[in-house]
Amino acid sequence: MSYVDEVLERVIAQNPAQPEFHQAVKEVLESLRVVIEADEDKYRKEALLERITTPERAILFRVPWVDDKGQVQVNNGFRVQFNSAIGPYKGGLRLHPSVNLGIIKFLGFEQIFKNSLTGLPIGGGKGGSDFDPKGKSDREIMAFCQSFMTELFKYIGADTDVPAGDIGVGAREIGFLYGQYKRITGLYEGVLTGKGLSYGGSLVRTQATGYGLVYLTDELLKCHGTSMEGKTVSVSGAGNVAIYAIEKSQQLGAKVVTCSDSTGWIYDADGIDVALLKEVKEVRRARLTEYKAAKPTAEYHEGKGVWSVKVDVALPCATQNELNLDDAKALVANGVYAVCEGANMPTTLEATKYLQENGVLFVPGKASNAGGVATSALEMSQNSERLSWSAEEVDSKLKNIMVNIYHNIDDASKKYGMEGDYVAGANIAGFLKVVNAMEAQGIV
Ligand code: NDP
Ligand code: 2IT
Repeated sequence: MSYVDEVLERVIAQNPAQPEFHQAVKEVLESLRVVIEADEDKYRKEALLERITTPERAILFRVPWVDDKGQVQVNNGFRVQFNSAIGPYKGGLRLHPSVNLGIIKFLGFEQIFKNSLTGLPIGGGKGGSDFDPKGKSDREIMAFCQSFMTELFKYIGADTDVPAGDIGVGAREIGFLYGQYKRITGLYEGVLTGKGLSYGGSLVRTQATGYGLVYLTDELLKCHGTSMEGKTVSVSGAGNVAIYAIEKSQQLGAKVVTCSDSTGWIYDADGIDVALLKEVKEVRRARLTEYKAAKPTAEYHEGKGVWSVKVDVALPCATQNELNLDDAKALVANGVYAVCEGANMPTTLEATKYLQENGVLFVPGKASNAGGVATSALEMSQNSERLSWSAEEVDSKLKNIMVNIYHNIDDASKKYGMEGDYVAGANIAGFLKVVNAMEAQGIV
């Protein structure tokens, strides 16, 4: 059996009931076949694939907190420190009831390659909890965040592990987490990114994932003789990534006609009103039914449906496995030209294959959503030098990073004989840098 297949079997056997982690590993290892098979004995002897698919450390902890009725609640807390070959562990914290160890491992594994692609010195990690922030008061959110950090602080630090936001974690949560870290350790340091501007945050970090996604998509289109200008676009999600993907698409002259949340979706033929969407989601923390209430000409539909709309470009920005084979078929039937992932692994393996086989330009999240973590690394640099850069400076660095990522994955796809396969390009380019550092650092 080939070394890649041996390790795939081993990962599945050793990590039972973690389907998202299996999926992420399978996608990466399938892409790496060509690299591994060129020097299989060496990689097998070094157990490189076993090492890269095994977290350096996984921390599981209890998070007790008291709700507004005086009832004690208990959640599971996680931090997976996956790979520190090229820098301190870096990756977000997710608060969502679906969070379990397998989800955090898939996200941490993806983060290794994504962080490598940014070209910045950051290793891969991820954390979170099955705590559900929906419907909680600010006091309950603070109680949870303080309890979570009271355990997590032992394992993180500005030079060891630097968490940030992800689903359910934005500026409010980062503020509470930072306050508790500082209170316990006495350290005013860049231990978290996505901080508020008054206490060490970076300009443009809030916008960075969505903006970066659209910068990369625009470069992809330009290299294929077109651009975002005049395109019709569908976006899923209505959170941090979705909102700023919509905003930047509109700035570049595209028309975004959809967004969604976990209960329903909006079709707005006039183009999404991004100021209204921000008011509904960032200020009121409400459902998309309120968008419809404020803009009656828009359509609101319960459930899933964004991918049934005819568009040129689709940007999935909600969550994993939200774009399945049927959705891919609908997009292709409607003539979609490009699909670029804003979320982490939003497209199933079957859907990805179908899109690629039908000539759709497809960029995986580990390349196209890397602008968020890249700007987090810029926030770390600013914190280290105790300076803050202007919005123009951060935005221009972000744009350069995204353009470079596109060319890097495009070059890798060509070099390994798979031109236009950006999944392979991203996985190979991300892997080679990490593996080079792992080999240089010995058996650790
Ligand atoms: P937010 O919490 O701000 O928004 C998430 C959005 O996705 C919400 O509209 C939410 O709807 C929807 N959503 C979440 N889970 C589900 C689900 N199970 N089913 C349907 N809809 C769902 O998160 P972000 O925008 O930060 O993250 C979105 C994606 O982007 C995630 O995959 C994340 O890992 C990825 N990402 C985020 C980065 C960042 O910097 N924030 C960087 C790179 C990737 P509802 O409110 O109803 O739950
Ligand atoms: O998935 C991701 O890249 C993030 N949630 C952002 C991580 C970070 O450290 O900014």
